[in-house]
Amino acid sequence: MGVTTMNKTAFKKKFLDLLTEKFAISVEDASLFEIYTTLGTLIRSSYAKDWRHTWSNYDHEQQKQVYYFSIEFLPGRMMKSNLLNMGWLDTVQAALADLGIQLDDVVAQEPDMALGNGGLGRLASCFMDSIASEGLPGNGNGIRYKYGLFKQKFIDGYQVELPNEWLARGNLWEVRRESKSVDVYFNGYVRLNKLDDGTIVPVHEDPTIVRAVPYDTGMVGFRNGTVNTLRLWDAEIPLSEESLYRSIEQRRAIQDLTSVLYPDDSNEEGRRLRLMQEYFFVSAGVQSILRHFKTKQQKMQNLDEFVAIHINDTHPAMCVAEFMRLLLDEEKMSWERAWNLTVKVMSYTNHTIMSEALEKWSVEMLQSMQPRIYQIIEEIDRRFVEEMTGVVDWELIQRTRIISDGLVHMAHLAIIGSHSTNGVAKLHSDLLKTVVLHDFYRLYPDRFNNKTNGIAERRWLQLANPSLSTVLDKTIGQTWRYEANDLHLLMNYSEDKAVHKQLQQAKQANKERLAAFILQETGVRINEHAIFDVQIKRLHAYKRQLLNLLHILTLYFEIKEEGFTDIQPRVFIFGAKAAPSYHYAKSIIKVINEVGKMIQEDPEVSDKLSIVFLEDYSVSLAEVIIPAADVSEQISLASKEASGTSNMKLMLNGAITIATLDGANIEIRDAVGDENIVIFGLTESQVYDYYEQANYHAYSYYEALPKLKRVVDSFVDGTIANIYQEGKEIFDSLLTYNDEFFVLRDYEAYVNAQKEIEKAYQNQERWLKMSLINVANAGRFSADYTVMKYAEDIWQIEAKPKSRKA
Ligand code: 26Y
Repeated sequence: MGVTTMNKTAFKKKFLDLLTEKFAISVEDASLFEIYTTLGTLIRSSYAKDWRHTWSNYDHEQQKQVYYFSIEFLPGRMMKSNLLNMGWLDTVQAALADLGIQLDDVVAQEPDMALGNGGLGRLASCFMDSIASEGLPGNGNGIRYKYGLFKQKFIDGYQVELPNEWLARGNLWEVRRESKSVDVYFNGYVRLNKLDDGTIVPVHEDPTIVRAVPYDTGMVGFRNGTVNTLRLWDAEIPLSEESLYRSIEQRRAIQDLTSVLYPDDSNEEGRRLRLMQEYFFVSAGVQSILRHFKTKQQKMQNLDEFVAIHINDTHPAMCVAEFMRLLLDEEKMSWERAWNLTVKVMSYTNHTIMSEALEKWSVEMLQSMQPRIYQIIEEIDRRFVEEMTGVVDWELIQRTRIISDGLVHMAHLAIIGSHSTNGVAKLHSDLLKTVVLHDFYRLYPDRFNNKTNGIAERRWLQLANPSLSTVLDKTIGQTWRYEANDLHLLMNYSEDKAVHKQLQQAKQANKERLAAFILQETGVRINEHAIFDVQIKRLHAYKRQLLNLLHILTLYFEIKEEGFTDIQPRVFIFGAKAAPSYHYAKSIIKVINEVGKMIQEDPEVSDKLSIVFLEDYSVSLAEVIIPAADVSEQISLASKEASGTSNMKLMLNGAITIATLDGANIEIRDAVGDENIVIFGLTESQVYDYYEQANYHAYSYYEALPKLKRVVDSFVDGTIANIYQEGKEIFDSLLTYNDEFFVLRDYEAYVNAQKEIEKAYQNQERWLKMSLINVANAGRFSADYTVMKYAEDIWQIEAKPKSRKA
């Protein structure tokens, strides 16, 4: 792209001209926000041509494209990533510095785009970056929520949720495309009109019509001229129906549709609104794909050679039925032909084995909201049962059919209606085959496959960790910046003391940066030479932040009551949001905060231990925490974390992982070897053995281990102030309700593993080598490779040869 040739002088001139044009102001008088707006406008207009070319080339070359449907996208900030990918970063940084401006102050003006809760949404955004960077024809399709994921505050140690008005000052990156709007129908009823020739024409009577307006954002590839599209839909009142929606309530109901992101990653809440959101972006997206396809006058008959639709978790599973609806009702295709195309076009990723997250909708709700879609699902179900009858046993059919017990099983719809179902790490994909979706595996063994998750390594290393990046450039050259596996070259320096020293200095610089941030945000001064021990992820019982807390309390009592003094100082850093309705998770936040306070106020321990629970965990916050981490906490109960991706980000930044054999932790162990990771706890098969034999007795661990008893009792015996109800709730979850996630069972192994971490850290020579080996082997988790595997195995799409300007 022309932009890569931009030099400092030319940039300065353009920038200053645009600043004058937009704000009639000099750079000395401009506010940071004016500077941000000017720079953003310049960036966008500079990739606009490439954006247009990318589009038209795909059409012109009749390339097959994938559309990644996801109810969450979590890109974070985009300015720096765009600069990096355009090849502008260094030039702009230097040019602004000449003008007395720090780029980092400018980029901080951008609000995080947080249209996601956690791993699923962040994965979608890492994929968008990698798809563009690999030059693959792929687009995102989702919802433009007016409010992003709630802003988290702690008041008296409790999580409080505030609205996140990310659009308040506008959004530089999006383009509203009024002309591409489509109508989405809800409610009403369907009359089947029989024509004279016997054909049946369904007519949707008395519908509520919502206008879906797309906002497109360019997804800039890494120095390859590719700019793909993330299309997010907003709900509006249709112009022609203005008069019908007169009352404030009716208008509000429509606007509410895209108002808030469902702030919950497991529990049930606002179910009806969520179902509406799902159909809304599914229908708008599928309609716009087919409409575009038709304008290019391609034949519907071989749609599958041009279009792939990816269903990211069950939320967009109605793609299957909506695609059928359009082919049947609009294109008048036969059922058989339409079904054949649908299965070839669709593919599905499962992201969780937690049964409460596998969506099921009541027949009444779906039928009343989507009468035609329900009819089609009913017919898919009927034909499925018919096809399987006599082939497999009746019970199996009952367990796998889409509609049963008054519920519509969305995962069943996604599996039956697609050609590929994948899990997100080896273990997870195996568990899908053997346990969670075993019945389906028996029916469709060839549809099941694994695609281990990956991360956008450019963001998580090049952007987030310039100190380490510089060391890498000096040591192994720059090819790792676009070929992540070249990080492996670092293995040649695994014993090199000089390189170790540089890695140590880079880590220290990042720790100081984080410490300064913590001081500024919380007023707490932490020991910059302590071990930085990090657990960052959604607050969930299965992720076991509680186990981490039990270990912290163990250290606390060892110092307070057993006189241990010889302990390596540690700062425990947490970042986590709890779903607003997830009471138990919120209690854990409260208790961690109170323990943090207790430690901080106690001079006997505060120089050895501290807890920093940072408010409002986000992509941007992660970018400051991760480079500074020494220890990566990946301690979910084995079998519960589908993959995890913070484990990959932390490893890439040289943190040592303490982990259970869960999700992608297993593949991290395989990559670095047993000596360079600390593994503990029950394995997945041991967990399943407990389930089978129903012989876990949490109480016996509490009784047998005095240290554990002391810690658990502290939740209810007044040791920790201000936690009356919360302490009791946690205590009961462990003992009265028999500890669903085996926290007490894994406690001793975890405490020992933590001792091993401490010992390894105290031998800095060993530690630095471990850290180096982690960085060197993190390349395989680049999402660049992951999306290439999706492209080859699932989507059957291809990149045109790259013109990367390295
Ligand atoms: C339907 C509703 C209850 C629901 C809402 C959000 C269900 C699930 C979710 C989100 C799930 C999610 O974020 N899963 C995570 O996906 C990551 C990317 O694959 C994995 O790394 C991570 O282990 C998994 O928990």
